[in-house]
Amino acid sequence: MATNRTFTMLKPDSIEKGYIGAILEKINAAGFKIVALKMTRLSVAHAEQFYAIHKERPFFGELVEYMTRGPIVAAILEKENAVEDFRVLIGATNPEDAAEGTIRKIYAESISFNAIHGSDSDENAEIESNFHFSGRQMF
Ligand code: FUP
Repeated sequence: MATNRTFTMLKPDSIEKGYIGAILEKINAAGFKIVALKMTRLSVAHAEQFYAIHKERPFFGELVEYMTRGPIVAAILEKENAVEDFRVLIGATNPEDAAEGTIRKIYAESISFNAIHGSDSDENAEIESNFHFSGRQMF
């Protein structure tokens, strides 16, 4: 059964370029409620753990370097059918393939520096939310 929560991270390039406000605005406008939010910085160990599924891929080193080069903004979002709807809102991994109007189409630079993360399953949404937020949530 689909849950109504997903997890997102605004990646370091989005923060560097001053896109936090614009991206959060777009997320709200699409009907997602922000139920947890924080700006933080990933350690190399955290980034390696978060992207462990990609550790054998040739881009893994570059991915870890990118994700640790500056702060990120992590959030838990609530909406009916959250995981699927949020993947539609952010668009394809490669901004060149992303649909017009999607967050990656507008704000991402390339497949390697693609502005935002969205969980790809309900199970991962829960794992990733727990990874970034422990303890009491406000809502
Ligand atoms: P997504 O689920 O859309 O975030 O995409 P993936 O889980 O496949 O990839 C995670 C991250 O790895 C991407 F956001 C960027 C990086 N990546 C690359 O740098 N090169 C690739 O060919 C694929 C992914």
